[in-house]
Amino acid sequence: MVAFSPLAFITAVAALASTAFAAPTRTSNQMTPRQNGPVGATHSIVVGRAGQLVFDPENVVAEIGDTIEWHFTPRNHSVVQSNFANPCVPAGPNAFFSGFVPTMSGQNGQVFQIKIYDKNPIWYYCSQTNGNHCQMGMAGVINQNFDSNDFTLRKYKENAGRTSVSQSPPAIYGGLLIPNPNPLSGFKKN
Ligand SMILES: [Cu+2]
Repeated sequence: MVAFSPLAFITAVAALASTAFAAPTRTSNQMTPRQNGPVGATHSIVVGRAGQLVFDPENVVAEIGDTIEWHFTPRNHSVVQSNFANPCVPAGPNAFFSGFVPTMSGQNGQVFQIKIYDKNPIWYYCSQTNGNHCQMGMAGVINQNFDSNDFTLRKYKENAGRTSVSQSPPAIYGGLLIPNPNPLSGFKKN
């Protein structure tokens, strides 16, 4: 049999009441800002520098909380995340994709940004099929494992050269295509 204690009941009611009164009164629709972890450095990568089929720099070491920012130059490149094992193919439905960013001259007014959430290697390529950019070696990596002789950017590019037609995700995904906040970054030495 469960003993019912009036004192326990009163205590419970009092606790509920104090909880209710302790709740903050909202005076607006303001929400608590979303926490995205530490804010770090921004790494700029120039896409197609000097008309070459390159990401420059193509090998970047970034910390958690850092931002990777691709700056596009002529003519029409993209950035797509892939797995090491399958170059020139999106790494599943969650692969980031900048979309194609056609650029007539100079630097495009928009950059593509992703944030670094862990230290796992991130492989990516340009999915432009006109000229077979990925197969020609237009690929890069963030946080390559330098202890491994197997999972290197050189090997990725070798494997990429053996693929046929690059694939692109259906839409921009997994990052931000935004007006360039750092116009000189990657183009001018400090
Ligand atoms: Cu390209």
